[in-house]
Amino acid sequence: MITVLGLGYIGLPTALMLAAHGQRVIGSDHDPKVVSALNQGKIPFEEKGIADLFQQAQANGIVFSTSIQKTETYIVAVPTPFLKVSKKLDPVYVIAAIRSILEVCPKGATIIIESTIAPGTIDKAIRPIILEKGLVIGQDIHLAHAPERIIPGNMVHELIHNARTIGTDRPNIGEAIKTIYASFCQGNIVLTSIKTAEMTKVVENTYRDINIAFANELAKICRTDDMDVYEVIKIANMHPRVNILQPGPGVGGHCISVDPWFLVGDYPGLANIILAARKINDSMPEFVLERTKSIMEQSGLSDYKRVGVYGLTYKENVDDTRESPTLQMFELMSSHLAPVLKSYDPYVKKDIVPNQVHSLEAFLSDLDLIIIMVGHDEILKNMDKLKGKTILDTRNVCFLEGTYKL
Ligand code: SAJ
Repeated sequence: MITVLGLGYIGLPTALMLAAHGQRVIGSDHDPKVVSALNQGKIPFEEKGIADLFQQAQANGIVFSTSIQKTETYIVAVPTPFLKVSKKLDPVYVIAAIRSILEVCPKGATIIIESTIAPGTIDKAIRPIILEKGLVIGQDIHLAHAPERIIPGNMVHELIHNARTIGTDRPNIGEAIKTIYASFCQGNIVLTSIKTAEMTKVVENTYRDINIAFANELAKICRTDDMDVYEVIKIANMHPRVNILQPGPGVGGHCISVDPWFLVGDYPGLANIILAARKINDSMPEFVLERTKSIMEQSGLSDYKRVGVYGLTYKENVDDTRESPTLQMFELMSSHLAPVLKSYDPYVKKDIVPNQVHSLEAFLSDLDLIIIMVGHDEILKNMDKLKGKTILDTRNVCFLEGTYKL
């Protein structure tokens, strides 16, 4: 039997996937609201394919609970925030999860950490907790790091098809864990050491962050000299060994905008390109703001009440607003200006910013300038409704007359 701890964006799909593929699973979360919603069949976030998966998992007897029970295997998928000033990982929730597991687990239990952690976290923060309990790692407790790699928006597909990394102290433990993941994962499952698994995960997200930063820097260079950055990237990418990502209004989400900081925080003075990339990506919401001001001047617009922001989430077709470039941009705006802007996001049902509306029609009325911050499918399908407006398209999704790009 497997306990999955933390039923958020990663833990829930993982628990459902394991249960749907015949494993006996207890999904555990300390938040009674989350557990009660799941017990009533309500999924707390939108994700393609998750409703079907939920049904299969329920049919196979998945259980949701706030308590942690005695099982042979535990998968930890709790959040790993970073400290705002030092930018270092704060493993507080992982530590709390391990402590609660150690209260109940049988001897010989396996604890698999899926949460993203900075390289060395298991050595520095997790092993000592186990040792201080008088337990022998490799005998009483088996430890592993199997970082998740799935992309929000396509999680169910990627859980099945992505390759996985499993870091352990001993290959035989890795092999045993591999059989659990192989129940649903059709990708290559690679065994390695714990530290390499920790590092690899952070490196993957850092690589993407640097690539996006390069695209964003190119956008700024092209803007100063009147070149089309999208055309430049499109042509450059026709080279067989070039693959530049797309510029945008900034890098959000809880992964790519966070993980590179772990390397910057732990290796100051060495993580130079990584730090520069973070700074470039973090500067993009301000760049969008400057573009907005200059487009308003060019178009003779001065009333911020007639400017609307489309998209509050960190990227298209998800409901997650963590570290969202739009929210970062609102923070940068003077306190009297940000509440004036009308905003709308089809995926954000609750009011999270002052002048937020809840339908495309309400959003589009009485606006002169629309800033597209997220290219949700909804706006792509309704592009003709934007005809006649001035548009700042930060995602290169709008090709109407009167559209300005980054
Ligand atoms: N973005 C751009 N330009 C691009 C691609 C993305 O500006 O060309 C922006 C997005 O709009 C968004 C941010 O970057 O604001 C991050 O989005 P994303 O789609 O690149 O990635 P995430 O954060 O949703 O998921 C990433 C994935 N990592 C990699 O692709 C290396 C995913 O596989 C990881 O599992 C996930 O982080 C995670 O949980 O770590």
